Amino acid sequence: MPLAGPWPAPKGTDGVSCAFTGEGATAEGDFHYALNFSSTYRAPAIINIVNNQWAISSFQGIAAGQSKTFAYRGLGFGLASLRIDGNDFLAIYAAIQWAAQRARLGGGATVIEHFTYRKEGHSTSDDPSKYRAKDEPNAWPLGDPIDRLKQHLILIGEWDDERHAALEKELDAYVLETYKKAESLGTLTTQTGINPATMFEKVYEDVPTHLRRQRQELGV
Ligand SMILES: Cc1ncc(C[n+]2csc(CCOP(=O)(O)OP(=O)(O)O)c2C)c(N)n1
Repeated sequence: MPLAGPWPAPKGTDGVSCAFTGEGATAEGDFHYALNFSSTYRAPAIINIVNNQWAISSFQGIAAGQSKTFAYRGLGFGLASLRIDGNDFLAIYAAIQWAAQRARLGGGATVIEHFTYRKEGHSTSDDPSKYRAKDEPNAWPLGDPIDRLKQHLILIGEWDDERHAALEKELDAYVLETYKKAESLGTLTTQTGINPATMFEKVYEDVPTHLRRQRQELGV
């Protein structure tokens, strides 16, 4: 049964949009437009904020401003808002399932803040030792999400080290194979063979004027 409310459940579909953003990007206006839209139209959406505590070199406290948490931001728009242990696979699974079911029943959007930590650099060209204490990553108490899930599954008798090692090997090979396939399509330093016109296609039914102009300028 759909929840009672001024808005009906989404018609003819049980699809739910699931979007992810970093905590740093929540300081951009677009994030607030999304919350406003979701609240006003009771959108069947799950707005996930991955709070890994560092937006490149900016600590989370900067983007948070005067907000107590990032989940807190959803409350101002009347949205259900949760803050969960982002390194706990089962907590994430349960929260997303709950939010999806709620959205399908017409309850609207849910904001979920996943509290986690980025141990490594933002990218391969980033050096975190330039802006945070060198031993900070070692002080993170909530562990590694894959290792935690592995330990849990071993404890309940559903998994073992041998199967884990085999799966890791299989996934490493899959990633390498996919990487090579992607590289074969072209890189920044090689010809891609992909028609640049394709970046203007299959996004808008009616292409906005500024994009039509850009396409003209590119001559494709
Ligand atoms: C409007 C804009 N400003 C700055 C940047 C440069 N930039 C790229 S990633 C990034 C940090 C994003 O941090 P966060 O949103 O927390 O996501 P994370 O990468 O930590 O997952 C910044 C500032 C950008 N891409 N766009």
